[in-house]
Amino acid sequence: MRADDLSLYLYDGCPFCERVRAAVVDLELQLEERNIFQDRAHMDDLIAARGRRTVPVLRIAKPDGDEWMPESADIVRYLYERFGEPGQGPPRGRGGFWSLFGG
Ligand SMILES: N[C@@H](CCC(=O)N[C@@H](CS)C(=O)NCC(=O)O)C(=O)O
Repeated sequence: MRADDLSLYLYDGCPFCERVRAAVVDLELQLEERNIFQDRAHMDDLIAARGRRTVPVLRIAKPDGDEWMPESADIVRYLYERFGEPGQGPPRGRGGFWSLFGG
């Protein structure tokens, strides 16, 4: 499913970003990734909006002003609530890094 109102600020190798990417893949979403180390404009936009460069941040385009959502757990929750089946959440029990945090 395309999510044209969403863009995800991130960089490669960031574990919290991979947590969000896993949700994007699981939900079969197509959204724009904005790599802050590949495009300086994305870094500048992020810092202008948030005052810091910490990623991941999900930018949600809205007519009355974009919402900038930080925190990987909040982003993952938002994506499953919006695009998932009722009661669906991140896959569990795979023994991966995030299982240490219950997800
Ligand atoms: N609690 C945050 C942690 C995010 C975080 O620490 N991101 C790291 C990369 S994995 C980062 O951007 N560090 C650089 C910085 O904060 O300037 C989350 O879950 O999203």
